[in-house]
Amino acid sequence: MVRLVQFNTPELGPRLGYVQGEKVLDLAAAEPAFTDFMALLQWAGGKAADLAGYARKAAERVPDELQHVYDWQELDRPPVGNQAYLAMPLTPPEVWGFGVTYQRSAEVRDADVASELDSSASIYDRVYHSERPECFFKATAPRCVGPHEPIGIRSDSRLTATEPELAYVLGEGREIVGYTICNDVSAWDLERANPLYLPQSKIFAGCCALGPAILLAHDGPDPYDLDISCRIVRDRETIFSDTTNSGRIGRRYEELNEYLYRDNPIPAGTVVSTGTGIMVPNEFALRDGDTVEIGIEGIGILSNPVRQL
Ligand code: DO4
Ligand code: MG
Repeated sequence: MVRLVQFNTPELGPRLGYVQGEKVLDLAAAEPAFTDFMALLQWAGGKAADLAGYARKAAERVPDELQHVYDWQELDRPPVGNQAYLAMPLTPPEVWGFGVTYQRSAEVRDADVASELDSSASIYDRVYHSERPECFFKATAPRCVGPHEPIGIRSDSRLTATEPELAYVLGEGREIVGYTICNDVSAWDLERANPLYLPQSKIFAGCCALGPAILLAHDGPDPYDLDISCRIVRDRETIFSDTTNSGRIGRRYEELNEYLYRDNPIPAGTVVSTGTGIMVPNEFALRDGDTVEIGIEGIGILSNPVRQL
């Protein structure tokens, strides 16, 4: 399986990396045009098979010299001083999200809205069971962060939660070309006060973390059988952890795409987050200084500190 990352080096700037065991090969050392994921995707005509083929061929041609081969451990750290570090795995033109795709998300959200409004309005259960899924615009690239960069808590939110999600990357012709991790950071108190506040709950500085890698879809994993885990660390202690599996999603990705693309031009490279199956209890609302770690089998662990905006 092919895993790609983007990383920054002090000498050369942004690079596209091919993960080989514990090493990362600088693909631009073999093919100067492959400086970032979007360049490779364009080269491959947005096709999953060509993307994997070009990446593999370029990786074989990376000269086996120290300056073109990096240690994963050394890249996977916060940007410090004059060292190379992992960046967002791509610069997506758009990020979209789907919600209430797991039953757990519907149950917990309905229970909280009912207690907030003192009614039993089951809007989440209805969307979970209806033919049309919930689809929302999530972020632009400047609102997204990569590994080890801070995710945000809005200054007007007292209950911001992490939503650990499997996300897919689109190529041309609705094809899924890869998978990554998305932290769909959301101000739940705003969403609960009134569902019309959803865009404010979802879109703000640092509302979306992506990474650490893109696992290519061609010859890739079964995307309906990936273990997903989440951990929140506060003062060096794990205060919350939970797991789920992408197989518990209540929809197919083709179905999500069917609604996403309907009368809606979606550029290649768009990231689509598929919804959360892990609901963090309210008492673990994010706080400044926390660290959130989300792991998805085959992709890696996305770790981000939390910053109060
Ligand atoms: O309706 C609110 C958002 C749902 C969501 O983001 C999710 O289920 O992951
Ligand atoms: Mg979500």
